[in-house]
Amino acid sequence: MADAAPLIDEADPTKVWHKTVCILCSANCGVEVRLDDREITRVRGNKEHVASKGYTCEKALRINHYQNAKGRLTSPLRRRDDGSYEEVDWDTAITDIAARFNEIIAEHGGDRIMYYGGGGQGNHLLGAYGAATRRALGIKHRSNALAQEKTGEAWVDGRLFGNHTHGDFHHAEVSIFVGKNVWHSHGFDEARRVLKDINNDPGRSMVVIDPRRSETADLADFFLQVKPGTDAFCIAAILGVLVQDGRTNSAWLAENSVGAEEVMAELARVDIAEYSQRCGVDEALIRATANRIAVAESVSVLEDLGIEMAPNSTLVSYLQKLLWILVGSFGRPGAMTTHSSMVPLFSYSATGKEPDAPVTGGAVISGLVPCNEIPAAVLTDHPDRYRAMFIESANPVHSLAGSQDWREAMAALDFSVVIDVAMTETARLATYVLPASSQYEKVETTFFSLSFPDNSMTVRAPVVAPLEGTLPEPEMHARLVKAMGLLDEATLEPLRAAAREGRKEFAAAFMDASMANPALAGMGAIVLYETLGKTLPEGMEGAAVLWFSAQQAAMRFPAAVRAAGFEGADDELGDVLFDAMIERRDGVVFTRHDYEQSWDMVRTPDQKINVHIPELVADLANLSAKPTDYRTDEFPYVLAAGERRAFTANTVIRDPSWRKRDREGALRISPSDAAELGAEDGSRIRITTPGGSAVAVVEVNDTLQAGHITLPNGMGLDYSPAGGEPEVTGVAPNELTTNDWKDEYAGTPWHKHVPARLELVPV
Ligand SMILES: Nc1nc2c(c(=O)[nH]1)N[C@H]1C(S)=C(S)[C@@H](COP(=O)(O)OP(=O)(O)OC[C@H]3O[C@@H](n4cnc5c(=O)[nH]c(N)nc54)[C@H](O)[C@@H]3O)O[C@H]1N2
Ligand SMILES: Nc1nc2c(c(=O)[nH]1)N[C@H]1C(S)=C(S)[C@@H](COP(=O)(O)OP(=O)(O)OC[C@H]3O[C@@H](n4cnc5c(=O)[nH]c(N)nc54)[C@H](O)[C@@H]3O)O[C@H]1N2
Ligand code: SF4
Ligand SMILES: [Mo]
Repeated sequence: MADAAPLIDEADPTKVWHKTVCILCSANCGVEVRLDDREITRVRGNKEHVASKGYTCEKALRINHYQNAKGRLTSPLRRRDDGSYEEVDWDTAITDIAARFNEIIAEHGGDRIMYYGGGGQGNHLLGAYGAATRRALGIKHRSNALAQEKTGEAWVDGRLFGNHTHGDFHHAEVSIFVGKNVWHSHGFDEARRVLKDINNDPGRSMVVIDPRRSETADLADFFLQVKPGTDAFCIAAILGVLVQDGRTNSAWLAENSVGAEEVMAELARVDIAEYSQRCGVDEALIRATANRIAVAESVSVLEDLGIEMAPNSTLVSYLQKLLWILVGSFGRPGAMTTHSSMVPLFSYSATGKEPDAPVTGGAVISGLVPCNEIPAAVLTDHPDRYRAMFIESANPVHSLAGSQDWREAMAALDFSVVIDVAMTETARLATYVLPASSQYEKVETTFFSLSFPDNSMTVRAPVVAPLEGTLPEPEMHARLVKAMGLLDEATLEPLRAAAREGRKEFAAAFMDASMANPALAGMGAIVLYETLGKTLPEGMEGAAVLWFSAQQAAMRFPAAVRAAGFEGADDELGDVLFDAMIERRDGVVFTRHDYEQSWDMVRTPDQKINVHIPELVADLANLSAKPTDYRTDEFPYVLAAGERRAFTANTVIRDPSWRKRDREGALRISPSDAAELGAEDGSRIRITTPGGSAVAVVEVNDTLQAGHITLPNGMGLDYSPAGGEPEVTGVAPNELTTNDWKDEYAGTPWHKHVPARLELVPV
C-alpha cells in the first residue's frame, strides 16, 4: 500500500500506526490509527499534521464504528419488483445501469437525471469523478447538502466579493459566532484550543449570538441570547449603533468599497431600542458589543446553521458580513479574507444571476438546485420532471427536509442508483445500490481548504485493504462511462503510453486530446484515472484527478505556491505540488499568501467590496414589519431539529453504540417547560409539527429558554446489530420537517425553527 513509512508501535512491534484523518467533521483532523488486522483499535492526534497539529476531539476515537460497522455493503444490489434486493455481480450491475441510463437519455435527455451528493465530511474526491460522469451523461442538474445550508451565504459572498470569505479566529481580537456552536461542531482547525485561548486572553473577546447558552456561549465575553429566529433584529441593532454613533471606518470604506452609503442610510433608520426588545437582548449589551467591535484591530465572524436554517437567513448572512465590512476588518491578520482553493467548493457570482431550477423555478446558486425543491420536481406531471436520480455518498431521504416527500419521490422515479458504504434509508428505495470501499480503504481527500494566509490539503492513502466486493468510486465511474460507450480503450491507450514516458509527455498528450475532443475534456477526471492513475503508487490511482487541480493551483497562484516552498519552472510547478500531495501524509500547505493578496482574490468587476445588495437592503428596510414569533396556539414551541452534540456526526456512523452518552438523542427542554408539562429526565414526550409526529426521551436542560426545544441531528437511523431486523434509535429529525418552510432567496430550510407542540406520554 502507498503508506510510505508506517510507524511501528513502540510497545508491540507487530502493530503498525498509519497516518490519516478523522472523517467525522469538516475539520478533518490529522490522526494516527493503530490497526489490529482490519480493526482500528487506537487513534491519536498526529502532531506533525500541518493544520491540526495533534488536535482532536473525543469523536476521533470512535472512527472504527464507521470503518468496521456491521452491515457494510459487499455486493451490488438490484431491487426486485416486490421491493426486496438481490445481489448481482459487478459486470451485471454496470452493464444494466449503463443500459438503463442510455434508455433514459435517449427517451428524455440527460437533463432529466438529477445528480445528488458527491461527498460528505471526509470524502470529496469521488465528487470530482461524479462531475466527470455528469458531463459524460449530459446531466445538467445537481445538488448536495450545501444547498440546504450554505447557498444563501454563498450568494451574499458572491455579490459582495465574487468569492468566499473566511475568518482568522486564531488571531482575531474579536471573534463572533452567529448560530454556530464551535465547541461541538468545530468548523476551523484546533477549535476548542482556540476558544480556550480567546477565553484566557484579556485582550481578546468572543461574541456568541445564540438562543441557547451553548458550550461556546459559556466561554463568551458577550453572550447575546436572542429569541430564536430574531438574529436579523439583533444584528441590525448592532449595526445601527455602529452607524448612528459614527463608529464605522469611513476612510477605509471610501478606499475599498462601493455602495456603503446606501446601506448606512438604511441602518441610520434602525430603531435600536425597538430591535433590541424584539430580539430579547438588553439594549446595553447590544451597545457594548457594538463598541467592542468598533475599537478592535480585527474582527472575524463565523455563521452556521443556527441562522442559515432559521427565518431571514440570507438577510442575516448579509448583516453579519456588514459587521466586519463596516469597520474595515478585511485582509489583515485576525480579520476576514478571501483565500485560495485547490478545488473550489462553490462558484461565486458577483451578479447573483444563474438560471432558475427546472419545474419549481427556485434560485440555483453555485449550480445547485435548492434541496427543498427536489421532491416537487419529481412528484409532478410536468414534462421537465426528473425521471432518474444518481445519488452518491448522501442520504437525502434521511438528511433533507420532508422525509415522507422524499420516500414518495424515490418511488416515483423511473430509475435510481445509490453509491454508499451502508444500506441507508435512501439506498433502501433505489433501483441499484453500489457498495463503495470505505474512506480508510481508498485514497480520499476533501476540498474544505478554506484557510489564509496558509492553505492546506491532506490526501490520505488507504490504510486498510478494500472490503471484499467493494470498489472505490473512481473505478465505478470509469466502468460506467465505458459501458455506456462514452469512452473507449483506443482513446485511452495513447495517453497511457504517454503517461509511462513521463509527466511532460503526458501533459502534452492530455492537453492535445482534450482540445481535439471536448467530450473527453469533460470527463477529464475519469481519463486521468485511467491513464495517469496507472502510474501512481498502488492504492493512489484515484488521486489522478488532483494532478489537474495541482496544475490549476500552480497556474492561478504561482507566487503563493512558491512561497509555500515548492520550486520549479512554470511548467513544472504543478507536478512538484502534485507529487508532494501524493507523498506527504501530514498534509501539504499548498499556498502561502501575503495579506495584500487577499484583494487579488476579490472578484467583483472593480475589485472592491460591493457593499450594496439592493434586494437585501430593501429587506432590511422592511424588517420592522416582519414577525419575531412564528408560533401559534396549535404549535406553541420552536423546535431546533438537528442540534450538533458530543456524539453526533451527521449519518456517517449508523451503529448507536458509538455514543457514550445521550444514546437515544434526547429532546432538550427548559426546566420551566418541563415543569409545566410534568416531564422530567427520562420522561417520554410526543412532538408534533406540521410535518409529522414522533416520541423522544426527555432531557431537562437549563441552557434553553422557555418555549425553545432541541433534537440532535443524525438520529433515527436503522442499524442491524447482528445482521437481523433493523432497529431504529432516536428520532429522525426530518420526519418532522417540511419542504415549504424555507428561506425566500436560497430556499434553505428553517430546520432550527420548526413550530411544534408537546404532549407527555403517560408511562
Ligand atoms: N459533533 C458534530 N459536529 C459537526 C456535525 C455533526 O453532525 N456533529 N456536523 C457538521 C456539519 S455538516 C455542519 S453544517 C456543522 C453545523 O454546525 P453548527 O451550525 O454549529 O450546529 P448546530 O448545532 O446545528 O447549530 C448551531 C447553533 O445554532 C443555534 N441556534 C438555533 N436556533 C438559532 C437561531 O434562531 N439563532 C441563532 N443565532 N442560533 C440558533 C443552536 O442553539 C446551536 O448552538 O457542524 C459540523 N460539525
Ligand atoms: N433536520 C435537519 N436536517 C439536517 C441537518 C439539520 O441540522 N437538521 N443538517 C444538514 C446538514 S448541514 C448536512 S451537511 C446534511 C448531511 O447529510 P448527508 O449529505 O446525507 O450526509 P451524511 O450524513 O454525511 O451522509 C453521507 C453518506 O455517505 C456515506 N458514506 C460514507 N463514506 C462513504 C464513501 O466513502 N463513499 C460513499 N459513496 N458513501 C460514503 C454514509 O454512509 C452516508 O450515507 O444533513 C442535513 N440534514
Ligand atoms: S470530529 Fe472533527 S474535530 Fe473531532 S477529531 Fe474528528 S475531524 Fe477533528
Ligand atoms: Mo452541513
